[in-house]
Amino acid sequence: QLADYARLRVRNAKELLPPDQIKYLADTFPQGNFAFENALKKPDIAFICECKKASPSKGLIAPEFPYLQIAKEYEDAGADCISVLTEPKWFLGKDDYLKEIAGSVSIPCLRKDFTVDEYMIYEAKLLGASAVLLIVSILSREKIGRYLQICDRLGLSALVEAHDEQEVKTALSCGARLIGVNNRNLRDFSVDTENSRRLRELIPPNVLFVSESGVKDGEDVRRLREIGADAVLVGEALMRAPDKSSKLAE
Ligand code: IGP
Repeated sequence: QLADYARLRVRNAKELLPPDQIKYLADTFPQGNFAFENALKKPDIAFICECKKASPSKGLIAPEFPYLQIAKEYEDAGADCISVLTEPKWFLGKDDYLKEIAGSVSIPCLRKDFTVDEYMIYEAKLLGASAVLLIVSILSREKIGRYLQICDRLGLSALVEAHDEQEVKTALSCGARLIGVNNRNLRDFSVDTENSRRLRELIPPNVLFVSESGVKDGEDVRRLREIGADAVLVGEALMRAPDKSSKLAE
C-alpha cells in the first residue's frame, strides 16, 4: 500500500521532470561523498534524529511541526545525522522539509521514504539528502543491487532496512554497507528491541548497524550500545520531548 502510493507519486513527478533530465541534474550536482555513513563511524554510538510530523501507528505526533527549529535543536544537541520523512500520505512528510532542513544544517540528512524507483534516488540527491532508505521487504534483490550502484555513483549512502534474518542476509548479499534493523514490524506495528540483539550477530564488523524505531530512553540506548549498535534512529521519543537536548543527553 505504502509502496503503491510511492509509485504513484513517482509517476506524477516524472511528468514534471522526466527521468533523463533528473539523472542529468543529479549527476552534475556535487558528489555526496558518503557523508551519512562517515558520520556514523565513531567510537561511541551515533544518533540519527528524526523529523516526523505523523506516523501510521501513532497518528499526528507534532501538530505544529516547526521542522527547521527541530532540526536546529537536533544539531545543537549533538545529533550525528537527521532523518526527514518525505512521505506525504501516512507520515505527512514533504520534499520541502528535507530540502530546507538539508540546506540549513551542516550534518548529513537521510531521505526517509519508501524508495521504489531509481527516480527517487535522484530526487533525494537534488533535495540535498546524503542518504536514502531501501526497505528490503518491498524491493527485489535486483532492485536493491541496482539502487546501491546508483547511490555509489552519486556519493549517497543507502540505509538498507531489514526486519528478519532472511532480509539481513539479502541486504548483505547485495553489498549493503549500512543496515538498519527495524524494531517495529511494519505489518502490525508491534515493537520489539530484542530484534536488534538477535540480528546484530549476523552483521559483520565492516558493515554499520543501525537500530531503528521504538527507542524510548537512555536505558534503551545503553542496551543497544551494549549489543554493538553503531547508531540508533530515534523519532517519536525525541519529537515528543520538549527539551531535545536533555532528552539526547539521557
Ligand atoms: C523512528 P520511532 O519509533 O523512534 O518513531 O521510529 C523510525 O525508525 C521510523 O520512523 C521508521 C520508518 C521506517 C518510517 C523506521 N523505518 C520506514 C518510515 C519508513
